Amino acid sequence: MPETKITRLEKKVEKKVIPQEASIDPATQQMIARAQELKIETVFDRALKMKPCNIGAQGTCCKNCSMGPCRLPLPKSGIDEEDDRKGLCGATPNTIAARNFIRMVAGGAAAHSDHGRGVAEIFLSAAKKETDVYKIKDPGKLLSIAPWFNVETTIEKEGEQVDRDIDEIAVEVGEKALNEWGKSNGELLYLKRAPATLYEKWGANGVRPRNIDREIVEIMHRTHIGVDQDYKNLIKQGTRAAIADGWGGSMMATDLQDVLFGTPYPLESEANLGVMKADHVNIVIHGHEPILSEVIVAVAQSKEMEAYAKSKGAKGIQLSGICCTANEVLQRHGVPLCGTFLQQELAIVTGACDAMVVDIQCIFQNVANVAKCFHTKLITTHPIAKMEQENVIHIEFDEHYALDDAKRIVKIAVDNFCNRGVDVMIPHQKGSQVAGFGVEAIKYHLGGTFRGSYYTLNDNIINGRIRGVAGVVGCNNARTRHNEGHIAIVKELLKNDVLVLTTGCNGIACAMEGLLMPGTASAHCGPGLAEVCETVGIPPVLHMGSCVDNSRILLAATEMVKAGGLGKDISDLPVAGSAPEWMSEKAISIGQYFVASGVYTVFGVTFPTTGAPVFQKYLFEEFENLYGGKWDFEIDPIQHARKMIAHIDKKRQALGINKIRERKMMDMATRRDLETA
Ligand code: SF4
Ligand code: MSK
Repeated sequence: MPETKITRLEKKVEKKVIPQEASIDPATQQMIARAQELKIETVFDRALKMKPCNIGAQGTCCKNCSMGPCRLPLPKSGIDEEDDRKGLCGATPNTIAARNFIRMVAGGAAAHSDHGRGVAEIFLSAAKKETDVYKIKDPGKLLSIAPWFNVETTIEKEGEQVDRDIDEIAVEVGEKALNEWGKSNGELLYLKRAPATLYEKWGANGVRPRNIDREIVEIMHRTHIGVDQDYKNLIKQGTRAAIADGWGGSMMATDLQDVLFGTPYPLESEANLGVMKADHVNIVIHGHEPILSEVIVAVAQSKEMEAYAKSKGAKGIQLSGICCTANEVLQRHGVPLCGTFLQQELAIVTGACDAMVVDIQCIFQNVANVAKCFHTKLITTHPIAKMEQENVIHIEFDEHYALDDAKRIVKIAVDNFCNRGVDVMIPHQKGSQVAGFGVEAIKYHLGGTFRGSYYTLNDNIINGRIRGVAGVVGCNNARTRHNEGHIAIVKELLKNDVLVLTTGCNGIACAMEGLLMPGTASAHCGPGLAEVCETVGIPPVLHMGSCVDNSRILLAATEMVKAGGLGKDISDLPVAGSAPEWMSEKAISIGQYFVASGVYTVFGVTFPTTGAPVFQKYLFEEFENLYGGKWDFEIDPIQHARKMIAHIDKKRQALGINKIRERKMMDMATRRDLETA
């Protein structure tokens, strides 16, 4: 292969991060050092060079009008009783922090829900047979969601109920689903999937979303200068929009993707930069929407493309992914994960990335600058996510020509293989994993097809083998050591017999660490959890998918309520949530809908309300009285996990199961006794 000349970034790297301080992962450390050696700047160096704005981090900088920005930092001497900080219009720190907070919710809910809308549009197009690329892959899942959209699955014919045509059902589900974004009356149809007690709670608090778009728009209106100036009323709207995300846009994205592309079931794969192969064409897919990447997977695995790759001197095509597009194609096809959010530049620094194909969300603009230093073709595919740099190729995805688009992209990557330089360095590290635990798969593995529910999980919680369940999710954040919080928190939970459900970049981090393998249970779990995992043959950390798939965690919790013995609402369950290294607005929306669904939720790194103690107290304490869940913030990973465990224990005590430790299968009578205890 001819050597390519490495062009250097114009800007010199003045300060360099110490790789071992930037990440706990040896592959990441190696590639940070490699980037520095090649004088290529990465996010890790930029984080060292640019400190975050303290006032912004506290949530008390307002720039909602041009009389500002008005900056209201916490005084160094602390706040006296009369906190008289004000913006020019008189806005208090609580108003400003609440406005900023719910604008983050709006941003996050919009990102998830607009993704969901895109899926719903493709779904409808497939249902109407306007494209032959996409087809209904899981009719069983379609039938299971149809009733939530008030779509009949049977029809009366000659006095008998017979099955309705599946295509007719699909069209009606697609139309009803799309309507959820902008309907003029009523409330979101999926809200009734929540436990009845929670649904009533939302009604009593006036936060049942009317339609998805409206709740997001209303946040932008209310936070305009001179509109809503009551932090409690502001966060009420933030809650309504967040519920519209979790129980609306995200949940529909998950369901419709499952119907179109298949409901995930456990499969084996690998994770970390070491999945890339020097002798293969490497295509890295990155972003969040599986719509195009599903087709890329099919094309890249086709005999035609494999032969084409071989004709160019490669041994084959290695597809791998970053962020949640990766999680989507992992859970349905076993495509390996190349890395987390913070490893996106490093995948290119390997020198072996022939094409990086990006869609939406979590894509660094700087990947284009890094790509310039190598032969890598960077391809944007979505009309709402373009890049200005001249080396970026835009191939706009059109569902009617999805196959042609995917072929063109894969061909570009293959043709680029021979342009690689001598600068290839792929770390050898990669973890093995078993991923693909949707709600249905957990039901099967823990409940069995015969019992078909979460009984066994609940039984093991009641008898104390499993202490509780934690949802640990979310991003990486360059303001903290890459993956350190994720892994330390998950390990501490496992050690204390807490089963972990994961999504997003936490799932990738756990996969890299090998925590998604059933065999790790004996090494990392307390004796009770280890016994359950070994008996059932599951990993102690169950990877449930992408960011929108946090909706699967909501439904798993709902299944636990339904299975009985653990109370009547999600807030009664011995469960807790965490985003150890969050960074995105989507994480705030996710956190808010978890809290509003009754889950105690702890965030690490930073929390965007610390400059407004009254508003923060409302979120961290008083919120529990309204929804049963509340926020918390803890930087130290071990304390973070222990706070979650303490909450789980508090719930166990309230349920009267804190002392039950011996092996005992619960019959229905015992369950009823516990529920009335
Ligand atoms: Fe300042 Fe008020 Fe304008 Fe915000 S809305 S920038 S607090 S004057
Ligand atoms: S990709 S939102 S960094 S989890 Fe969903 Fe990872 Fe967070 Fe993006």
